[in-house]
Amino acid sequence: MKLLRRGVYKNLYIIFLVGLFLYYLHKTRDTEHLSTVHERLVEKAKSALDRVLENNARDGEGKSVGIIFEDSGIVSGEPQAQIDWHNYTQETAERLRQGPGEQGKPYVLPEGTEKRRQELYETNGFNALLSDYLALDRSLTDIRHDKCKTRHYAARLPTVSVVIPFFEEHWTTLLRTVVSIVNRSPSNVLKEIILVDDGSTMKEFLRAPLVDWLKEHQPKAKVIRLPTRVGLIVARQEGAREAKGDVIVVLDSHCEVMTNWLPPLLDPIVQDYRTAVCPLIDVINMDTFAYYPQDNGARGAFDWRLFYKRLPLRQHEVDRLPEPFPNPVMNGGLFAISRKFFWELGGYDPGLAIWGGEQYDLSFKIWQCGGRLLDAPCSRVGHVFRHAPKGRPSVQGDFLSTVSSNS
Ligand SMILES: [Mn+2]
Repeated sequence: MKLLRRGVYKNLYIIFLVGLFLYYLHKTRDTEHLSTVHERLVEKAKSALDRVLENNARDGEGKSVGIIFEDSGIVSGEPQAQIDWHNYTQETAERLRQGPGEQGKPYVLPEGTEKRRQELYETNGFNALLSDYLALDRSLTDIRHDKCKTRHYAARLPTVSVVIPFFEEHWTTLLRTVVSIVNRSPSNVLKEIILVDDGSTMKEFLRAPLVDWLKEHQPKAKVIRLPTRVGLIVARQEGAREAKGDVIVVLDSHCEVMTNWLPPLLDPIVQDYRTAVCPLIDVINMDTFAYYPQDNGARGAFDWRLFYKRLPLRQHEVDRLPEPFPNPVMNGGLFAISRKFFWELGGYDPGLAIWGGEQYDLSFKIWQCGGRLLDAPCSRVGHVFRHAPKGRPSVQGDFLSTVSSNS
């Protein structure tokens, strides 16, 4: 018995020793494995950093300068005189205007409109009837940073094609987008506005009446039709394919641009064609059409579900406002990019459906392919952040995700 017990103890002892050895083996292998992974990661980070540094040095090496913008003949990075691009005649005329929604003020619909208001609200996801009461060329109070009012930009700016995809957009919001662009852009810079109809079928006014109206009132704007709905991103890309201007500016179909919005977007692109620039996005209230800022600028980021987030600016960026600041991820809906660089990046991934995700696709490519993405706070564009229209899943409604979950 005693012998047997000793045998068991002995076995247990051996089992314990073997176990300890195995544990030791496992542990060292694991650590070795971890350290290899770690080394590999460090290696990767180093080479990524090297590439970033190399790309950032490109200006000094002149890799990005000397490129000729095809349409205007302007040379990227060439020293230029700086001028004041403000249109003071337009600004003075706007300051004197009074009426519904003028100066970007909120408006309230008259009595007896409730039923119609409700109908249009449901089909559009915002107070579309109220939009019909406001002038297409309504005035906006200048809410830019004070320093924007005295800023000068390159005297020769590249030409611009504005690309606006739309799907079942409301008549007056679509037209106001076009009118505000034409009225508040230098006419020799604005080459064309390309409205891309992404297969709308429900609204008669988006067909021949739209084309006729544009022909008569806004000949710079044209409509291209996509036979079936392809989604916002492919529609945008189709518009970009049609663009003849040096710079593609992408906007949404329910926007109003603020005074002198274009030169701050274009100036950084003139300096280096491998640049994309975003305006500061203001809010056009979906119920009252009041125009107000959401903030004075923020950096784009995302969480692990790839939901867009806005992070506060860093102190040195705040101190330098309204100087443009680098942005990791664009909001997605509103930006300017040189046509040449956009196609060098291969445009958007054609597999992107409807909306959402495209801001990551393009932003990552911009930063990884030697470009830069800036936000220019002196360029402001208002956007109707709306609910998803009735009958459309929220993901299909729209794409700008900033103020709240609705867009
Ligand atoms: Mn929108």
